[in-house]
Amino acid sequence: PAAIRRADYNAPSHFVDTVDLRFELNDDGTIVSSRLQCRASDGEPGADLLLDGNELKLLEISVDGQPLPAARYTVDDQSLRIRDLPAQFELEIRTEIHPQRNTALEGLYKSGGMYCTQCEAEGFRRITYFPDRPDVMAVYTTTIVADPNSYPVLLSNGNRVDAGHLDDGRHWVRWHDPFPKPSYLFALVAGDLACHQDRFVTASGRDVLLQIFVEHHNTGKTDHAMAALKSAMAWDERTHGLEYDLDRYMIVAVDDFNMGAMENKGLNVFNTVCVLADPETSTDRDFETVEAVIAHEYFHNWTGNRVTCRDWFQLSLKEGLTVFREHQFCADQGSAEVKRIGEVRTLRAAQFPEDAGPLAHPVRPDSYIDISNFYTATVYNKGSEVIRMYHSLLGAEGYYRGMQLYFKRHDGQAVTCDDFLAAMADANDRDLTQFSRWYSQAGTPVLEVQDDYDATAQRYTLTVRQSCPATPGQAEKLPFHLPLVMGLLDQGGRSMALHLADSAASDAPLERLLEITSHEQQFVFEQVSERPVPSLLRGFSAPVRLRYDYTDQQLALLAAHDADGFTRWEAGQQLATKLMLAALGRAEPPAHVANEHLLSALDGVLRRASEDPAFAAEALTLPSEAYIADQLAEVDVEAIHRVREACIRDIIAELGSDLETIYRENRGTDQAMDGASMGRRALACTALGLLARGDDVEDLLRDHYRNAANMTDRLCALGLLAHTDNDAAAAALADFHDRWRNDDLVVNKWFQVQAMSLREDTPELIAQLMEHPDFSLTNPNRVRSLIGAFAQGNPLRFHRPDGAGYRLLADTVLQLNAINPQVAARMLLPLTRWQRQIPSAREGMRRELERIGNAHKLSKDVFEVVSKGLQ
Ligand code: HT7
Ligand code: ZN
Repeated sequence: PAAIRRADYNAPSHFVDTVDLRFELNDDGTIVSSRLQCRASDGEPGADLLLDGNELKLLEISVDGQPLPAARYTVDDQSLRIRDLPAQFELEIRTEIHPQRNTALEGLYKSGGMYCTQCEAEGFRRITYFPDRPDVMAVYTTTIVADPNSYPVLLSNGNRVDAGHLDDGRHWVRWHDPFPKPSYLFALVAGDLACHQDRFVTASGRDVLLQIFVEHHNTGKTDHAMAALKSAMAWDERTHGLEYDLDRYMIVAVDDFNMGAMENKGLNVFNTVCVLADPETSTDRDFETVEAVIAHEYFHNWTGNRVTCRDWFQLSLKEGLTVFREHQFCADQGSAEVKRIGEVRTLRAAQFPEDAGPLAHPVRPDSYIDISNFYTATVYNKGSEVIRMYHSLLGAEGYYRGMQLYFKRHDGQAVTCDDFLAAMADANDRDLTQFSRWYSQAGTPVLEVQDDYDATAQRYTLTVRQSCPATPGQAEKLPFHLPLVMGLLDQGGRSMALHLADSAASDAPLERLLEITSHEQQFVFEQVSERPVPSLLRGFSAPVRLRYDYTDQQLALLAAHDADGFTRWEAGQQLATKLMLAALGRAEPPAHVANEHLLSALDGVLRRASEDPAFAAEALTLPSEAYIADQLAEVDVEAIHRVREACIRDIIAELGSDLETIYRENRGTDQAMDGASMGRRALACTALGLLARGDDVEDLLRDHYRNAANMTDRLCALGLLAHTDNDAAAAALADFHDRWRNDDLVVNKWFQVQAMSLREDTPELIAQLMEHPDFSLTNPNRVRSLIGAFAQGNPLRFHRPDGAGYRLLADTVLQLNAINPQVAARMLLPLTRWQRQIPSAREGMRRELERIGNAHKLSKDVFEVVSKGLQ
């Protein structure tokens, strides 16, 4: 398959002003009739019209009411080309599709008993022939015809304008969406669904109907989503002055979905994982996910729908920006510091490795084979960090000025990342030319900081050097423009006034934002009365790898005293990382990994735990094995695991009884879902997770499981028990499945804990679980819970030296390739990270990648990942 290049962008030959769709949903196939009002973009007759189409059976085609002679059009399996057209015309097309057979979950498909659609990025072409590109925006009217018994609820975008019954007993509903939109935002749902209904009155007094539709057995699990939706609506009005624009906002929960959710105009479709929540069956993390995803999709109404992308290379225009808006919203709902820690964890776990691997690409990619492979951590999470940097560099006010200008200029348009940058620059009278390199250059920049203290002159100098490793197709990088937020601490941990040379004498704040723009820069601070400890990259102000040669004492001081919560957490993480890397570097594994500095820092965390239990939980969590691996030139997964376990045993030896006390003080036996209760649960579970790595803990874990009154506690205990092959684990797993066998989302958790087990035979157990009656390769949530959790979340067993983990993944990807190419390509990603593994692992991974690459009938999704992964 050929690559599509950003540089080859051409404006559309034709615009489509209105689209009239009629769907007849029949058991033996769906008939889609479309009527498009089209006009040539140059106003001249004669240009060919190229419509995309995939897996469609063309039944009829006519132009201006006349059947089109075969000589005037050509159809193949990807497109329909029409010739000799007037400058303006009405095009009518009838196609037949088969949603029942659609396991790819793109276009119109059936999930359980309901019909639903997923059109982003290129799914609309599986519904009807259309210029399926985001810069063709039209006003849609949709009529759905179906059997009223099986499909009493018929939904599409916009406002419900008409309904009725046909003589043959079928019913129909018509929807009209007045906002022009690209085809990727089209949606249709038909099913027998329960509805949770509420209302929201906008700031300007408009009454909006809010509806969440679920299958009947999920009734009662939507209160949290509804509350989150109302908070998000109010937040966007309060912070951005952005109101909702239609009379109703609908959300539908479906079981089979390739991603988390979809922001279709006025009719969001959600994976059940991202909308259903109740304390009995959902963890605290699930509650947070629902709130974040509900808000994210709602925020898309302005950043994505009202202003959309010109082409798919601009995906981060809407996704990076909407993730940032989601992060801002979540920070306002609870502890901003803990939220920021979570964001950085995700960035480091998912995006940094991507940026360092064979699939590295810029936030605005230059080419793709299949766009669905580019819904990546780089586009989403690094894209969000780029928006955060605008916010830091321009200040909150400057950022909102830029946002306002962006909406004023571009409401109703399909635009580019450059347009966004221009709005930010123009609104603030700033030159952001250099900043635009964040969109074009891949790779994670490295900031190396050195310092020098002149006691006589009381002068402290920071030298900052930046570099960026080569990435595929980009050997050399130009310097980035980035904000480095910093402070200085005295030896007692107090913040020092920052007298930057050349700034006004009266200007001595305790924190500064240094603008980094060159390969090398120096910053000189005057009146520095003692050698300070630099506190660098506060709040993780830029998505970079920071290198400063901290001593253990300095890290312990920052961990205990820094003014910034993120930096306090980060200092503890860096101290632990440093010790584990040192242990890995020794020829003989040392008896102890933790030292007195780390132990006293953790002791401090335990002593202050009651001030902010959620923060303490984060600070007590050691850097993951994957994070340690990401710091190494050559990765020996088993060695990393051994060293991290040894570090935990040192912690238990020194702080075990304090951890037990913290555990007992914070463990709860209720279902309270407020932030304080969640924080205490997180702390108790983290303490238990550490204690579980010691000896004689079976009773403790068994009791925790038995006494659990909520899913967070129950799952925590189950996950810890499942690492061992004993009766207690078997009994808990059996009990868990028995209790929740009828709840799909909980059964996912049951698969997941087993996939994450440290048991040596986990690959064999997973192979057995794939034969379990509850497992299915056609349900992406099941696949992610078992196969995704194993390959991405269980490095020790995925990399088992005999290669069983790699074979299992490759076998599964080959099966999925024919069922659901998008999910297959995503599952495959861990196999592409072979470059820095020890030689034996490298060979095993490459062998399996090659096996996939040699298979017949590879989807273009899988082909793209395999071929890039082998380079
Ligand atoms: N904008 C949505 C993207 C999405 C998607 C993309 C490819 C295939 C399936 C998909 N489902 C949803 C999700 C979002 O970022 O809000
Ligand atoms: Zn999004």
